[in-house]
Amino acid sequence: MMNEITYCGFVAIVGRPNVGKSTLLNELVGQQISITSNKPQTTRQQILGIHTENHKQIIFVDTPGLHKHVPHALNRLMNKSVVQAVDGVDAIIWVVDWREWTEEDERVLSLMQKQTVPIILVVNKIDLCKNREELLPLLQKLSAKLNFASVIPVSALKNKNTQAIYQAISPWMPESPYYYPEEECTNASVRFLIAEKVREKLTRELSDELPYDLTVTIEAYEETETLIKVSALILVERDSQKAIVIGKKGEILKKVGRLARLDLEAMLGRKMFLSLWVKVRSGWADNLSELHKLGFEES
Ligand SMILES: Nc1nc2c(ncn2[C@@H]2O[C@H](COP(=O)(O)OP(=O)(O)OP(=O)(O)O)[C@@H](O)[C@H]2O)c(=O)[nH]1
Ligand SMILES: [Mg+2]
Repeated sequence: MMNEITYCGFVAIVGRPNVGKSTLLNELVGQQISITSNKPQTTRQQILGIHTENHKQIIFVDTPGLHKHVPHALNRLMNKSVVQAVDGVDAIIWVVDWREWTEEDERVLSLMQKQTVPIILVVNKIDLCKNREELLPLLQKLSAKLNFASVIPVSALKNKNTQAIYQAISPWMPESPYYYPEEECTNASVRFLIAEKVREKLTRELSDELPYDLTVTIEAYEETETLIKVSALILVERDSQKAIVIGKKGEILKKVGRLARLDLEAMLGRKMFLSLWVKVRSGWADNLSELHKLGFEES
């Protein structure tokens, strides 16, 4: 192994909210690293998914969806992190949903037009497409505006054609030692993965508006070889939201805790005690020092 040539590079996955970036990252890495939901703005921070095979390490950077409405400091940090993520990578995967082109896609297009690295256009959700000809208008429109290294229709959810993405990226990976140990699949800490999994289950359980107003942070964490004992705090903006998150007789919180625990036990291969608490802390999403304390980084 010592003298073998290795390749290693970074690939940013970008696109507007809800097109399936995180679903694709998980599919490419084969692990549920990045949380997903049918609500926009699920991903809030960059997260790496690492795939090492045949002397090649590809480091995918999942990013928040680039969005237009930026009411809070948190939203500005999210958009900024997208712009930062594409800086210095070796290739970019731009994910679009073939069914809908929006103003937010237009913003991503402007960002893409400024890039010099190869861009691979991934047209996602083709499982919802009866006839491939339906994709043509979008492909023609985009090909006229940008030179793509490849254009790949996929279904990230149904794992259709995602292997073609590896073939498209591989030639762009520079000769380099690996940045991460071969067996690692993410840079995220166990604490981060736990907090995110709880937020995923909350986002999926709660009605449309609530997820934007909550965040999850790990309060206490203890581990042994067989057990992880963790207590997670859910922060909401208002008292009324606290009641909704807890649910009648605590039923929502119980369900969220159980679903998160089952996923995490499978992912981490250990038993888990997970206790959830809810607190009102108004203005967390607008307060930069609060955001830093909660782990949202400036760069
Ligand atoms: N039918 C179908 N649904 C998909 C596909 N890929 C993703 N989805 C769904 O689209 C929704 C959004 O997926 P995410 O992976 O969370 O999207 P995202 O781009 O990461 O969204 P943000 O993090 O909010 O920017 C989820 O409900 C997914 O299950 C696909 O190939 N087909
Ligand atoms: Mg996402």
